[in-house]
Amino acid sequence: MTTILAYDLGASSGRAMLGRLTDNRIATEELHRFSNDPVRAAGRLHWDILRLLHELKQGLLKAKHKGEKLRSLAIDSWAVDFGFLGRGGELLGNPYHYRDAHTDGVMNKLFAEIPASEVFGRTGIQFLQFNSIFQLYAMAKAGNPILEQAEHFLMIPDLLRYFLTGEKHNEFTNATTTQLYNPISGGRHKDNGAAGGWDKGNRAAGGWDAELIRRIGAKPSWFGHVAQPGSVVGTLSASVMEELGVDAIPVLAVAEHDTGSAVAAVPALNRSFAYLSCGTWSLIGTEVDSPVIDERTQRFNFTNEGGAYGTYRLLKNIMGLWILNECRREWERAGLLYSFPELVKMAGEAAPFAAFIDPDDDLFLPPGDMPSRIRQYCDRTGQRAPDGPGAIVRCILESLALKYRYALGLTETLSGQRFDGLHMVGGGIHNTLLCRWTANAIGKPVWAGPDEGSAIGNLIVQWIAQGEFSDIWEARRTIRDSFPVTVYEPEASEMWEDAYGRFLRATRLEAAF
Ligand code: LRH
Repeated sequence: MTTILAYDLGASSGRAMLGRLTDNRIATEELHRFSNDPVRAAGRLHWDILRLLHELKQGLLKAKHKGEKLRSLAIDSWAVDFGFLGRGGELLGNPYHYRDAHTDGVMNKLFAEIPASEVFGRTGIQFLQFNSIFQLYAMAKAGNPILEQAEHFLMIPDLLRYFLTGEKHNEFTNATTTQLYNPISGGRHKDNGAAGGWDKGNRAAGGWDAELIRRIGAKPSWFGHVAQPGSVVGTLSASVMEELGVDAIPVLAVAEHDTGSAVAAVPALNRSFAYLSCGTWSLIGTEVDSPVIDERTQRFNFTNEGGAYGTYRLLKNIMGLWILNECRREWERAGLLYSFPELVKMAGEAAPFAAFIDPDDDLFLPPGDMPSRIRQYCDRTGQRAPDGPGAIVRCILESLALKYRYALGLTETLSGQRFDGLHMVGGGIHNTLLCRWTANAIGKPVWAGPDEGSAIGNLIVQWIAQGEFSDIWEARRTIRDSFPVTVYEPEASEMWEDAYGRFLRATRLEAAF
């Protein structure tokens, strides 16, 4: 039996998960769970990176106290955010949170210098104002002093890995989300260490886009060796081993972008499949062998994020359960305490299809009073705003399900495929109403599971590197055999078809076609 450790860090919580493989079955055990609380300081929203490091260490201590012998460990987290190291490897400042306001209005400023079509053509990445490219450009324009001393750019898992091992690498899947990586012709920093039955000859000749990096006011020298998922990127450093009293544990690169790990864990048996990774964000799309970079992909703001084993994720970001989470927080602030099951129950009892929002409207990106913003959105689009928690939650969940239908249809068009159903993975699958409504909205079955997609994807890439699985397809079959999948068959198709037309008109999305 081999026991390994996956750290999976989400925007609101993190976990250390033990993975065991016995008789071709995967078993997971949550060793340590902790909250990830962004901190507002001096008007800026930051991640508390050293607190996260502390929690990683707590995970290692818990493993030690249980007497676990770990064969390896790996970290995945949300994408786009980063920190800098200066001379001597010192951390320069606290990473900014991607929902900080410093990138407000910055996309258009950058496009005045570098056309959007050129940025998309070089990177294949969708435009989200918080992509690292816009964060870095905002920092450069603001004359941020960190940049004067910066020597190494490391994304969140890169940074934490560095604290644990002392080694600096930029993991591939996360690197692509910076929008500074050219998957076709970057040409630099090709990795040579990945394992896992993947034909190396097919690997895209990509690399950091030095020209783009220079043109936004950053330095190519900050961006280092790109490590592929499955490669060994260090061992716990002597000082960490001594501090915690633990043995040397190899540290692997996996698909360190959590969405990359979640998609690696989709229990698909067929190469052509669609997924929805459902959590704070909803990421919906398909896996492709090479990036789809054309005018239509750009127009519909689809992305081509790097995945494990030379794949790309042709997908769209949808704002996801974030809006619901923020509503709950707002009600809590007002002294109204609802659990998620209570809110979902109230939504089930509210009137159907009373109002629609486009969850991806800019209004919903920053933290804050979502019930008021939903009211504002409805006023702006000439709809009667939902009143009370049940109606508001119903509006959010129905709108999400309908937006999934919109994005799934576009995924089919852009990839030239037709899907028989949709795999849903991630914590959002516990919202059974959302799963059911998603099946209704898309008019196809939803296969929901596993819920800990990212952590499981992290584990399987480690096992593939160790030769426990011959490739990702064997691993996906094992996931299928190891975790329950709930099937939701579509119902009430006509009602949802009609609602989809009204959703497209209310949100003005029909104009996109
Ligand atoms: C989901 C996620 C998503 C990114 C966002 C910043 O956790 O990684 O794929 O777009 O966070």
